[in-house]
Formats: sequence, C-alpha cells, structure tokens
Amino acid sequence: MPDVLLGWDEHLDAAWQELGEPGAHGTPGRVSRIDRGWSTILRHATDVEPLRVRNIGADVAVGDWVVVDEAVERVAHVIGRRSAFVRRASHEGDRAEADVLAANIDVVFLVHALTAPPNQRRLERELVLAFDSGAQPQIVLTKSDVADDIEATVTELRAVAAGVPVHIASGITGVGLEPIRAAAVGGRTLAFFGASGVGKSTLVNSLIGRQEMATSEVREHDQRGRHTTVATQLLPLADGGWLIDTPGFRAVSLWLSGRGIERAFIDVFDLMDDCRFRDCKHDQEPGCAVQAAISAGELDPLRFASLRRLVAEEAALEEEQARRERIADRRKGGREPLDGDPDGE
Ligand SMILES: Nc1nc2c(ncn2[C@@H]2O[C@H](COP(=O)(O)OP(=O)(O)OP(=O)(O)O)[C@@H](O)[C@H]2O)c(=O)[nH]1
Ligand SMILES: [Mg+2]
Ligand SMILES: [Zn+2]
Repeated sequence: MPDVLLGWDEHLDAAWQELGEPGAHGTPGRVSRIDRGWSTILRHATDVEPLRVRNIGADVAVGDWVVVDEAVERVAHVIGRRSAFVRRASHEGDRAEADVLAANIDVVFLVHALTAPPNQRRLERELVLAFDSGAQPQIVLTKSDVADDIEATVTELRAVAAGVPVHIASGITGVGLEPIRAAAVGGRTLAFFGASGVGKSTLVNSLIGRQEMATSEVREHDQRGRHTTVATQLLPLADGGWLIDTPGFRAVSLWLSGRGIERAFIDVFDLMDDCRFRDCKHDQEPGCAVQAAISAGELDPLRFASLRRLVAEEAALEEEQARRERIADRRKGGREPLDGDPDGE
C-alpha cells in the first residue's frame, strides 16, 4: 500500500487497481521533481533517497503517482490523476498541447503581489484554470509588508475573485500564513501558481521553515521577476501536507475547460439568467440584464469583454480538437484525408 502521508487516497487507489497487471506491479511513488526527461520519485513521505528514473514517453507532472518498471529505469505507468492544473502549452503556431503544471493537488493558490498594479484579467484566466483543475482555488496576495495601498488592490482583485478566499500575506514577515498552512492539514497538497517574482518561493520557504527554494530580486522599474524557479518541486511541510512550488509563467492560455469559465464568471452568468430572451446575445436586445448592469455601473464592461474573449478562445480550441478527432477517425477508417486538409499528408 502506498504512503497515505505522501498523499495517497482512495481515488488514487481505485485508479491504481484499474491499471491491473502489469500496472499494479510495484509500489507507486510520487513525482517530486522533473528535470529534462528525469523524474525524481518519492516512495514514502520521508524518503531521503528518492529514485531518479527516465520519464521519456511518459506524460508525467510533479505530483503524479507513478509505477516504475522492474529494472527501475523508467516510469512505466502514470496513475490516473484526481486533479491537475493544466494550461495550453505556449508553442506558437504548433497544434494545441496541454501543459500540466502540477497533479493531484487539493488547493490551488493563485499568487499575486500587492506591490504591483492589480491585474484583474490575469486573475480571471487563472481562476478558470484553477476551477477546471478539480482542486479548490484560493488567492494569496503577497508582500503585504511593503505594499502601499493594500485596500485598493484587494478591492479590485476581489471584484473578479468569484467568491474564492483571498489571503493577504507576507513571505518575509510570515504574516497571514496560518490559513495557508491550515489548508494542508490532513496531508493535503497545496500548489502555488503565478507570475515570476510575485513571491511563490519566498512563501514556500516561509511555510516549510527553511530556505529550500532559491529566490531573487524583482526588477525595480516594473516589479517583474527573473524566472528564478526553473523546476516545479514537491516539498513536505513539517506537520504533514505538501507544497508544490512552480516556475512563474507569463501566458495564461486556456486549455479545454469544463465548467471553469462558468464558475469564474458566476456573477455574469447569474445576470444572463435574468435576460428577457433565452437566446439573448447581450448586445442590443431589450431586457438584457447584462447591459442593464453595465449601464448601472454594477458590471465592469471590461470584465464582460474578458468573458467573451475566454468563451471565444475555448470555442476555437474545441473546434481544433474536434477537427483533429475527425481526422483521426477518418484515418482509422482507412479513408483518404479530405483535399485541402492541412493535416492530410
Ligand atoms: N518584502 C517582501 N518581499 C518579498 C515577499 N515575497 C517575496 N519577496 C521578494 O520578491 C522577490 C521575488 O520572490 P520569489 O519568491 O523569488 O518569487 P517567485 O514567485 O518564486 O518567482 P519565480 O521563481 O521567478 O517564479 C524576492 O526578492 C523576494 O525576497 C514578501 O512577502 N515581502
Ligand atoms: Mg520561485
Ligand atoms: Zn442579455
């Protein structure tokens, strides 16, 4: 039986059983770090000699539970995830690929710094991914020890926070860390995401009580970070529970969304329910509750525009996926690809 203290649970156990033979061979371990084709794997919560094996060809992410082959050379199986924070990989021009930033997490902390101007549009996108992850989203606003107008920043971000908890903290003074630590009770896994320089690693170091992760100064003129953390890492908390520190990322591109958009924009969807016509386009229609709220100053038109962009982005992605599936089906059926099909060879 894999280690419950490392995050094993019934869901993972069921997914493991489903692998059957030879998948059920060997005891699963948890990926704590990935470096260019190598996975570091913990076999139990206090493993001081983790395995290091190849993961070429295996679709692994930090936090995954995996089964290693008998020769202990490579990842043989990845056990079905119970949650994962996924964005669209940012390879310009390429076909859409998923980029799994962390797996098997209980709480997603979206980290923003109180020292930078509030970025509502970024938080909205992050919330969509966080809701879609299957984990519980929360927000941490860092650098409270040096921020000027905390109230104003908090108010702006809360306006787009879809009701999720917002914590104000400092990784330097340790203020505001208790609610974050409390989220890990019961051996749960917390993952931190956000732009470079917002203070994720500083927060993680403060929570675990030692300088495990390297940190570095942001650029003075624009508060941008220097991409200090280069590898995602799973780290134990002293009293149980796990933290995942991740490299700062710039692009928050949507991956296929479940109900993430609806949940991140629940206030706007609630308004839409009140439109007079069920097929209201929220444009010029009479009785449109969305336009009424915008006129009344109750809904920021920028937030509504943001929702429209996200819905369009998701629709384009779904369209592309559907097209790829059609092509794959046709190939399976042994028929020729259609003329002019960019994917047909
Ligand atoms: N005053 C103050 N400085 C902080 C706080 N948190 C982080 N910093 C500083 O901000 C800078 C960036 O912090 P990091 O923890 O490296 O940021 P990060 O989010 O891990 O950045 P990447 O690894 O590049 O994604 C460092 O100089 C930290 O000392 C805080 O709460 N208060
Ligand atoms: Mg970092
Ligand atoms: Zn409407």
